[in-house]
Amino acid sequence: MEIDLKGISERTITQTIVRHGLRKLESLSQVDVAIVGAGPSGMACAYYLAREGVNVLIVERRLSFGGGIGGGGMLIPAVVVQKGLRNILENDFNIRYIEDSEVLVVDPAELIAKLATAAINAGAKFLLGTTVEDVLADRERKKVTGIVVNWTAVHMAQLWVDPLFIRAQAVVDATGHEASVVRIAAKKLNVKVDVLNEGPAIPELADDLIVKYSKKVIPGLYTTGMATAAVYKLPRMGPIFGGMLLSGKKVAEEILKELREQEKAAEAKSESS
Ligand code: 48F
Repeated sequence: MEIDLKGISERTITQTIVRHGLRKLESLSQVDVAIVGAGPSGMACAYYLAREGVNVLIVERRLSFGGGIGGGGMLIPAVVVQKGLRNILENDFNIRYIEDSEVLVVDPAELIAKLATAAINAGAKFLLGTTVEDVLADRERKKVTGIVVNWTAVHMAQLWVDPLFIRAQAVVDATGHEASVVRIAAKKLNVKVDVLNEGPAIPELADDLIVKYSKKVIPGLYTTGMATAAVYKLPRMGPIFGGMLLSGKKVAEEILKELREQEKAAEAKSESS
């Protein structure tokens, strides 16, 4: 059977893209949670929030997801995950692995694709090619209340084009080694959070510490993945991804708890009034 590819006018193409794209952007002007960075920790965090019905947006400055996953170890196409994450890989993300003596070996392309697929299937939205350049803040309550975004192309061209704003009840810094959202928020709110930059590699300690320290850093703002390492000068771990996935999961659980508490408080308030 021949498939007809003719007959779509240039005008239709333009109108359809603009209508749907702008509708999407309009719907994203306010979300429950804005995650900055589509690396492993950000995508895991998005999945665990979205599957609970939370309205999640991931903003990624590149045109693709995955962050540091694609580089494997020294650009060699394999990454490792601790054996304790076997159930998470299988049941949450449907990621295949090879069992080696001490670790599970995963193909980086599969890890990227399946983290993104799980997050999207759970309902998370992505904005690619978009850079977070500032945060929204309630300066009286010293709380982060959203993000300020612009096209990455605008940044690269060094154009002074004004950004747009996205309100969120919680923001997650999943920007990896830069922890740029924390740096911006601390400065803007004048709170004492020094980003100390990550420490030297100590793989046997690093993952546990990253999970432990991934939490709220400023009201309204959480860190996950290597952004956590950068804030607290935690050791690097190399191309091992268990800590990235688990820190995303932990932060998702903390945010869920807080969102539910806020919902309950709002309900109690409306009942009493
Ligand atoms: O670097 P990245 O993968 O962060 P991660 O989730 O994982 C780290 C590991 O990949 C690896 C490692 C552990 O084995 O050491 O490096 O902590 O992903 C961070 C993503 O954030 C994007 C960036 O392009 C990358 O995809 N990003 C960074 N700054 C911004 C941003 C920004 N200002 N706005 C939007 N995206």
